[in-house]
Amino acid sequence: MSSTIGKVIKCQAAITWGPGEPFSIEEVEVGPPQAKELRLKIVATGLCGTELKILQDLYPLPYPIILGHEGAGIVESVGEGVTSVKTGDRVITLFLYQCGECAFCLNSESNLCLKRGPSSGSGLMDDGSSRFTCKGKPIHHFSNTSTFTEYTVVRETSVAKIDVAIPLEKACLFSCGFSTGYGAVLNTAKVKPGSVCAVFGLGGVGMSVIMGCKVAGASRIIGVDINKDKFAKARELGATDCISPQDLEKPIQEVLFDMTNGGVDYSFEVIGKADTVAAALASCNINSGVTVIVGVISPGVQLTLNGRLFFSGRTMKGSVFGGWKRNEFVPRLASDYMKKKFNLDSLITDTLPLEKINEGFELLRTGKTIRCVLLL
Ligand code: PAD
Ligand code: ZN
Ligand code: ZN
Repeated sequence: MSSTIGKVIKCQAAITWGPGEPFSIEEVEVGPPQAKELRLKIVATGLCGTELKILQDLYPLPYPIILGHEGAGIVESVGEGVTSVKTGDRVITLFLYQCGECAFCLNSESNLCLKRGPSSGSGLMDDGSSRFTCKGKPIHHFSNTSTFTEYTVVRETSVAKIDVAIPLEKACLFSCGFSTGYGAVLNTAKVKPGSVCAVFGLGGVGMSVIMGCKVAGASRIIGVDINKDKFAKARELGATDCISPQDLEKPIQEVLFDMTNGGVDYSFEVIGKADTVAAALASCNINSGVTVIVGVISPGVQLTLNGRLFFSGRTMKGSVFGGWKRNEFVPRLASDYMKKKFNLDSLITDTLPLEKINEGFELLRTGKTIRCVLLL
């Protein structure tokens, strides 16, 4: 590895040239890391529902771009001033910008940075340039990570060391999907033992919410999805009931209300659609029900909520990356993983090489995979 230090690396990457375009595998040049940056050899990267939304809903991003934010890899080299990691360290990527210095970053209760919030930024590094070029053109970075490439360059603050015995092809799910769902339960909702929970959307993130609810001691976990093929896995992971809204004669919120004698204690929306947000809110109990919105709602979509739902004690809140901070999530998740509190492996239903990335997203779009992991 040492022979590449300080040099431009040529490697394969999946480039998205414009909104909604399929991934194109190209040779890219990846420049060496600058101050406070590091270059990473990506070993594994999961395909997350957020990228699926970006592709389908034509998100306004700076194109061309290298997407991907659920990565795990090995540090190839570090730029000037990097102190927390070194060449050869195993790390996972962190898509949330956390400067580590502002009032929010210093507050133990918050994980969104004052400087950037959850925004993925301009697609450029802090010096205003990109480390990727392809066919002579600069290619943008995505979400502080860009993992659909054999090598990427990220800020030092965009990785977390993972020096425990978890294979990187599994640990990549700590980088987004698993941590987001699990943390939404433990950090954002703070589900109490004995609670009744409903989970709308049984993708990789929703399944991780189910695992979180189980660890929190929920007495009942109701999975809701229009794809009934997801139910077997949801039950295996801890769901006590599974319902498809399409099988019902009444709206899902009324059915949940009746089933639970007055509504659930916690509902999690893990889809990102306006109507399921409204249904999740209406499903929770009028005194202390809490709805957590994990699903990313596409830009421009407005929510329509009946104001009467708030003539109650209900709470509705958002959650990004499960409320985790860079320095705290890996030790906690690794410890729970070692104690076998959750089954990370069962989320990975497919593995593919980088060249088959379009096939992987097709599996996700058609609901045939929970998490497909690309092995680079
Ligand atoms: P996924 O595509 O694997 O899962 C979505 C699930 O929702 C699928 O099982 C669908 O069948 C189901 N679904 C779709 N429409 C409906 C409907 N009307 N009613 C019931 N079920 C439905 O995605 P994922 O699990 O990777 O991600 C789920 C969401 O979470 C998505 O919006 C993604 O952008 C968001 C997310 N948020 C964060 C965060 O930090 N807040 C992080 C990662 C992902
Ligand atoms: Zn994600
Ligand atoms: Zn900050």
